[in-house]
Amino acid sequence: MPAPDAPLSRNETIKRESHLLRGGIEEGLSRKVTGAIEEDDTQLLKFHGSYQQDDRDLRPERGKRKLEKAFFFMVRVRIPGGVLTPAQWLALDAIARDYGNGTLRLTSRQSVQLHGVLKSNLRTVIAAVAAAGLDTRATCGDVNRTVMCTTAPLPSRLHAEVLAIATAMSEHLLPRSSAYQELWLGAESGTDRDAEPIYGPAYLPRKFKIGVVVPPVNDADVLSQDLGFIAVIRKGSLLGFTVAAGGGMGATHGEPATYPRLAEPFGFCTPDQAVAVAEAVLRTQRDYGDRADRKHARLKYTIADHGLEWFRSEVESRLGKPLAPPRRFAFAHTGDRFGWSEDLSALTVLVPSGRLKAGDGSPIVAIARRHGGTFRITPNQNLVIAGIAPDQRSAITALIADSDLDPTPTPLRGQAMACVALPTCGLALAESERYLPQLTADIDGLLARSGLAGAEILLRVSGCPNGCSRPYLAEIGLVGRAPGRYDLHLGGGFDGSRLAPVFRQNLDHAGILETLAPIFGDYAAERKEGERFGDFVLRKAYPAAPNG
Ligand code: SRM
Ligand code: SF4
Repeated sequence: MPAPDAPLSRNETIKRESHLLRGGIEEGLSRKVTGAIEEDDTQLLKFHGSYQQDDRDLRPERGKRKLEKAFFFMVRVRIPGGVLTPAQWLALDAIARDYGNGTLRLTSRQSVQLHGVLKSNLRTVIAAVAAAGLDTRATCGDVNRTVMCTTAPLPSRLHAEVLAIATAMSEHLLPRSSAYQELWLGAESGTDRDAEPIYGPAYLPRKFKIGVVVPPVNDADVLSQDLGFIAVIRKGSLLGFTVAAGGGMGATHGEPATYPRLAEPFGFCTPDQAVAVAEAVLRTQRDYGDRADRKHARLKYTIADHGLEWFRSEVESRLGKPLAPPRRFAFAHTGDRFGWSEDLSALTVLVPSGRLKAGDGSPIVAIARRHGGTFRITPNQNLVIAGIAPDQRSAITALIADSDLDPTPTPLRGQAMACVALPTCGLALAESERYLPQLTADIDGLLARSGLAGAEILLRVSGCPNGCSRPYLAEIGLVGRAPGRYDLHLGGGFDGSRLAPVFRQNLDHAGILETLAPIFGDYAAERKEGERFGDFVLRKAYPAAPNG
């Protein structure tokens, strides 16, 4: 619980003095002597969808030559539920090719990130995103982020219904300041929309995330969200949502007061109440979240400090009515189901760590030029090509077969996820995206040698304890500690319903394989019919030796 007289964090002052997210961004963009902007303004820039970064691979060499870091900006696009039209895909691809580092990065929140944008091109890029009917608003910063939504090929009516609710939440909870239009889209200053009726001038104490899932699919890892909506379906119709709150992954090594946490179900709402419930939860967090210590400022800590009963009554008082009790739910998996959907209208492909080369060689560009349906980015950084016309099936199959996109990955590879980490992430302690290919190949080899070829195990890697790939929910989770060193977490649920405790700390690649080998041996010999790896590890109660 924060001390009542604790001083506000620096970010609180930056936000309050920013004139609703303007700060000195305008001046910073026009300063030509540096590729960077002022430190305080980097905090505000996040609300507009961009992070200042630098190429960490180049730091030693540039340092030796006394050069400024190789600054550039990452731009994150807001794509509620991850759905893009082919025209939007082509537009983002062209931006990545012309102004980014030549790649598109599909993210673990169903968005697209463009890396490597120079300061001088930032305005052009954000305007081009807007011209494609998209925006970058609130993809970062102390606001509600991109709302996630199940992508699995559901019956299209049901998908459209839940996606519409996720999109409505994303729109309703956007900041209303006209700073975005002024800074990036050339609008006149001081329009009458310039106020923040939901957030107020200090916005939220910290980021806020919402996810919507349709059981038994839990692809959006709904219990990792600040606020999760779990659809209740009866006879194919949407009755409403069980609502859960207080999830989150982020932690800091050596600081036990920070921890990953699962969201707890606290109510049920009908579809037409969902947006109002989301606003009531957000307002509760706005009013009670910790504004002194940013490491304790997520909703998960507010609920842990005050209790779920208190939280529910605060939400109900803002909503103006009581919530019905939560309904029961059960999940089957968090991962994607690859290949063609039963009705052959959708094809799900693995995109290695969500990274796609932009330009004419891209298979998705070729598909976008002929596809009349949509693309759905999954919460596992993969892609569903949805709404495929029968006469396009064979052409799309051929284009995918000719690429490194894989509709039939090994079950381990298909479930695996890594965060971006080096070289662009300023917080990375270890490799992640660039480590995943070797890791999955070696673990697949180990599985084969243990008589477990083709075993489906949920593996996730993050380059630091912030947990952007949600590793604490995996059956095998690796969390970066130092270059080449990871903490190994074991025993999460395949369905995203259980956290994996730390099993060993500070292992190198060989140590990871040596630790897993005997456990795989036991699993091959002793698992019960259908028993998942995470459940097996839990049943065996292997003694954890975190510092070993
Ligand atoms: Fe994340 C910060 C990348 C999903 C928890 N995350 C970052 C930054 C922006 C680093 C920074 O602050 O300077 C990373 C940029 C790397 C780069 O070079 O692109 C970054 N996060 C990502 C992405 C791209 C990972 C990926 O490989 O897909 C995901 C972008 C999602 C999106 O489209 O919006 C991404 N981040 C997540 C998730 C997963 C989720 O939301 O479902 C989490 C865990 C859930 C949670 O929030 O608790 C997550 N990211 C964090 C945190 C820890 C927050 C905390 O409560 O402690 C940070 C650090 C921070 O906020 O201070 C962070
Ligand atoms: Fe960067 Fe850490 Fe997130 Fe990976 S988990 S992208 S290293 S902040």
